[in-house]
Amino acid sequence: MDSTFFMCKPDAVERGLVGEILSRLERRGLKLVRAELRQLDEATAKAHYAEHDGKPFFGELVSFITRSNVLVCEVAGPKDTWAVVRTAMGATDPAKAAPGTIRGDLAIEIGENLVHGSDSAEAAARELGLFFPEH
Ligand code: DAT
Ligand code: MG
Repeated sequence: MDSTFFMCKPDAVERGLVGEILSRLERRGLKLVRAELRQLDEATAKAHYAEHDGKPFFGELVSFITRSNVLVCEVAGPKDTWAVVRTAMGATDPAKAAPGTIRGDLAIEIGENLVHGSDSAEAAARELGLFFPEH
């Protein structure tokens, strides 16, 4: 099995969409390996989104992702799981995301786009290490 890192963001937990979102991944054939509700601290949020440090939306992104609980997950599939999950998520901007995707069906604003998924195999390894260092 090949694992990736996946997160239901604060808006997903607040809106009660965690079950709907995980159900989509499970129905696809992906497996939940571990999952935990936690509120991210600022240091973890900044480390996770380090590639966006300095961009105009960075401050808003960090305050959004730390505002309430997120569900951090390890998700596994047969291969290229990060890519399967990214396709299921849809485009970053929900207004442009295709119908049938999580963002395209359930969200509309870029700052409240419900989910995070690693964008490469390297990012998956890094993010799993950041959020589940004991594993
Ligand atoms: P993704 O979450 O699809 O991997 P990303 O890594 O480019 O997208 O950006 C991380 C998050 O930052 C994204 O989910 C929402 C926010 N974001 C990205 N671009 C933005 C923009 N132009 N304005 C506001 N927020 C943005
Ligand atoms: Mg990204």
